[in-house]
Amino acid sequence: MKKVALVTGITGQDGSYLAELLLAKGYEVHGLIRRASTFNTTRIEHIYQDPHCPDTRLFLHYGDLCDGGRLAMLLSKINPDEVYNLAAQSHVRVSFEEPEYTGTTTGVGSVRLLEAVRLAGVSCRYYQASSSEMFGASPPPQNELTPFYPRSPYGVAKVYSYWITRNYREAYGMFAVNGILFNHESPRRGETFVTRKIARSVARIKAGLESELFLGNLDAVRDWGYAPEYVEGMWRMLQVDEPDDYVLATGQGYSVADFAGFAFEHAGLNWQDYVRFDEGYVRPTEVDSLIGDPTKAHQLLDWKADVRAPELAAIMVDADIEALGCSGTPWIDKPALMSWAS
Ligand code: NAP
Ligand code: F7E
Repeated sequence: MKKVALVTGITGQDGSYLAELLLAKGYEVHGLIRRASTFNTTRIEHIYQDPHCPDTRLFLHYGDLCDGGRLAMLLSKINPDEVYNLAAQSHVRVSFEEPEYTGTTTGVGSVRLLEAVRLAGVSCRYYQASSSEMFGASPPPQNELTPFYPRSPYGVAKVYSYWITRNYREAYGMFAVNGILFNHESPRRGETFVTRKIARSVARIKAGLESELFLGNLDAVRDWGYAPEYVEGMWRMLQVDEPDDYVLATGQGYSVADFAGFAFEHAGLNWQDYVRFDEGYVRPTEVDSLIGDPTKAHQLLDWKADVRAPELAAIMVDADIEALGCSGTPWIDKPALMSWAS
């Protein structure tokens, strides 16, 4: 029988790849989207269909993680088999500027959704988008047993979501899991995250539209993987017999300077000729080094990351060069029919 999934954050990087994956697996997919004064559906336009077509399997619903009543109503109406909670204020630097908003969305938003599942009496499997940022100052390699030491309001909010997910699993017997994902990127990455900022700037410098790239801390080390591979891991976490928490990572760390080097070199440029330091991008507290140990996911989910940072940088630079050329978004391959299920 056709499975039904609800994805929050469907308009984001991961939500768009996950929606593609679930549709390819035959799911009926429902996505929560926020009302905005401009379109925020660019990443999913290419998979959206006319909701009146008989074979439509993607439905969008207005809602917000700050609106618990609406979430409960949607849960009752959709009655999903699987819920993926990907929605969040996901930018670490921004969380220092908006700590309270980040707390109510990225933290308390998760309990609103879990409570909506519980109150609606829906029997479903629940995925929580937890983050390596929860490890913060705990030294690498980090795995499922590493103590949390968050270093930003975002990291603190994600720790709350992690524990409330475990609490609902233990208190109410819910099939609720945490995917503790290390950084994962793609051509769909938001333009203010460092990898996309670098890739986009390389394309613009190559095209003669820019001559400098301003960055903050170049020494921070991250374990960068490729987002399409990570959404496959999310799905696998909900297909096993018992609910559990898993780290997804490549196991390899590179500095921001390394990533800049890979990206500029791919375009035939020397990064040191273009990258400048801007203190404005330095965070009040930094996470120096995140390198994940994905052994558990490999052993129990048969999941592993294949794409590493040098190849990822090349994928992202190529996509941004192509996007500049066609002045659009390279992943959109067919026209969109925009309308909403409710
Ligand atoms: P993203 O591109 O920033 O997408 C965030 C999504 O959340 C967007 O669809 C956004 O909607 C939605 N959203 C934000 N606030 C909301 C609210 N109050 N109510 C409903 N929806 C809201 O993030 P991503 O990179 O895809 O990451 C997906 C999830 O994984 C996030 O929870 C993130 O914190 C977590 N995570 C990401 C990484 C990573 O490296 N990418 C690693 C670990 C964990 P709009 O489009 O309307 O803004
Ligand atoms: O920063 C440094 C910055 O913003 C990476 C989110 O998806 O992954 C992401 O969080 C590093 C940091 O990602 C700039 O200081 C230097 O050390 O790309 P980022 P993030 O903070 O690691 C985790 C796992 C998540 O869960 C989050 O949702 O790069 N850096 N110069 C810079 N960062 C930015 N953004 N911009 C700069 O100019």
